[in-house]
Amino acid sequence: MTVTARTQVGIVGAGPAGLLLSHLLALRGIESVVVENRSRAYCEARQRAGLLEAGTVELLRAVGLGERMDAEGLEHGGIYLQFDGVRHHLDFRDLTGGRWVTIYAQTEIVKDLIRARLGAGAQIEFEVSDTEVGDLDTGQPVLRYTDAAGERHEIRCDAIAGCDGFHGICRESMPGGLVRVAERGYPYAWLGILATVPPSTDELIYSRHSDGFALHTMRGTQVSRLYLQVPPDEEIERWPDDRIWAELSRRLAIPGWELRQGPITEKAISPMRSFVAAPMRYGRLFLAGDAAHIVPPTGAKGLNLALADVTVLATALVQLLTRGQAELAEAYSGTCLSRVWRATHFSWWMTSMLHVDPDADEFGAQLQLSQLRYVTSSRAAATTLAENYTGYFPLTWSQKGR
Ligand code: RFL
Ligand code: PHB
Repeated sequence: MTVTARTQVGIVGAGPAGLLLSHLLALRGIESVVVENRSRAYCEARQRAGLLEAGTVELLRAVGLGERMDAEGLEHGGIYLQFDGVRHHLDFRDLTGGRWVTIYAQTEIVKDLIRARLGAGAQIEFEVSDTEVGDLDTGQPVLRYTDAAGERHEIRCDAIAGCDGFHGICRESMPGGLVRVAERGYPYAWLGILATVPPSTDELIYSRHSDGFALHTMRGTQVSRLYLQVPPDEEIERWPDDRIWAELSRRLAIPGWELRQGPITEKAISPMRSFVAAPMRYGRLFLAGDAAHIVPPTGAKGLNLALADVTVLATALVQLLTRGQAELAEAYSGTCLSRVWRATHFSWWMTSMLHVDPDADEFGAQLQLSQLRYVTSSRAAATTLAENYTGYFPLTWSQKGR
């Protein structure tokens, strides 16, 4: 037997995009149901992003989600770019007239959001299976799923948000032939670790070394997060802890500086990909976040884009569902894709400049080094990096209905 129900917005996925959308809609009096195929504990522990643009931080504060972020987040006014064994500092505040970024882990944002939503009495169904969406070209699309106890549900909605990440089902539910995909693969992956040791740097270090890229980032003052470029098909078993530390120490080395080492609590390899699917809407189905686009992590944009999409979407849904006006819903895909393509270019550019392409020749390597020297010596070039890194497009969320 199928249990039937109704809500205004059915949301597939309890990642940052789906959860923030549910929160923003609730602030405007719109009811939603979130369905998620993983457990709450899994969603809260999944290690991913760490860097927030200033606009993302200001949005989270404005919607009542800033308390722990303000207490535990680390504000950074720049980054280090390292190549040829020399570390250069880019001062974002100076270059951009005061802009900055914040280190606050995606795991913590997800925890804050789940607590806020459940505290407000919202319905989040964890551990669902066989999620399906249908009747997308009607005014009453349907969301179907099987709950953790094995019972089948069907929810009639006014709109459905596909916030189900790159491997979700919503993008695939759009009619074949409608969605155009633009993508790039990269001939490398990232091996990421989490280590219980205070960071050896005050700001992030992006290092291009002739043996491959390395990044030193952090999770607060007591935990370090580091990444290494590895071959795309690399196996994690080939990287015992002492090999990881030796490689990180070599790729991040400069005279007079040492990388502090500590117990590694987590290690994983992630592929690198650029992917943009357009349009991001079909009828009453709206895609947001990784469901519609993926960027390589070198530009630290994925989470920021996901949260920006749902901010645009929440405003569009308020207008559509409370006033019957469709202008913002119709503009949704185009509005998001301008930001997405800027971030896609920036992430591709940072990635190509900093990684060692195993197929590149001397010409390619010299172009990279010339670009790095340019970015660290020309104020104009440094400003281009800084304004993209800190967030080029403003994020607008009006507390009152428009
Ligand atoms: P998510 O986080 O993938 O959430 C999607 C959710 O949907 C669920 N789901 C389903 N639920 C129900 N039914 C189905 N059929 C479902 N299929 C899937 C999934 O279980 C999941 O819970 O997508 P969302 O919300 O769009 O968020 C996107 C971000 O997670 C992602 O863009 C970032 O993590 C990318 N990223 C970074 N972004 C930044 O802005 N700054 C960074 O510093 C940064 N670093 C990173 C990153 C991503 C990384 N990896 C692992 C890809 C570093 C790394 C290593
Ligand atoms: C992170 O903190 O995990 C992080 C920061 C910056 C990046 C990628 C990942 O470019």
